[in-house]
Amino acid sequence: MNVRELLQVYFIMGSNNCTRNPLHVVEEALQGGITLFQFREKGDDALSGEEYVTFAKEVQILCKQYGVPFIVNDDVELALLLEADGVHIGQEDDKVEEVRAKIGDKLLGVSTHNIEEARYAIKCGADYLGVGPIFPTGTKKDTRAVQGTTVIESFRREGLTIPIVGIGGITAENAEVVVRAGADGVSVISAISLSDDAKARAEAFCHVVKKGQKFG
Ligand code: TZP
Ligand code: MG
Repeated sequence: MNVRELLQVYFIMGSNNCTRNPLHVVEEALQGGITLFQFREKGDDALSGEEYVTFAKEVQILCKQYGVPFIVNDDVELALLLEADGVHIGQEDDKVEEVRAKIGDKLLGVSTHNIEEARYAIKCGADYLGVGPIFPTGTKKDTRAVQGTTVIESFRREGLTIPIVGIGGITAENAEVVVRAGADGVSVISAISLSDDAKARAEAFCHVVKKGQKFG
């Protein structure tokens, strides 16, 4: 699968993003057709130490069973330990060029908020860009200002062709406009992790993203 296809329905989750058994939630999301998974164990009540590594391994095994690549948020050491498929970093994390050097040809995603950050990430070898928060979100407390879809549109207008995924407050109801704005897919935490039926919710996202691409 190419990177654009992988980004279509990119589910991000940690154990504290769920109110149900996290492994059940991940498995349902996989059954529903998510195309990429990011392990993001951070914030209040996040696991640490051995529990953190064990949980990551369990999620990775599930992803393997469904043929969905497993990406690690921020933690390059964990990604290398587990031989994960990739790493996603933000502007406050390790430098893009240093992470690229450490992870070789694993997938590298970088969160960006403006054209300078985007161009720099591309120069340093990012495979895709995360852009957001598109809509208000309660999941991450320290986000930048809500951007709507304007940053995605401006990146495309500036000629950036790198795969892009939108993030922040994305639901099955508003995902289509994100793709129409020029994103290849959507990154989603709570709309899937807090759903009573994560399989059905993931299926809804798959449907909506494909629909948006037809008109993109
Ligand atoms: N980065 C920008 S917004 C966000 C992250 C990690 C949280 C997205 O979570 P949700 O629940 O899909 O709004
Ligand atoms: Mg980070």
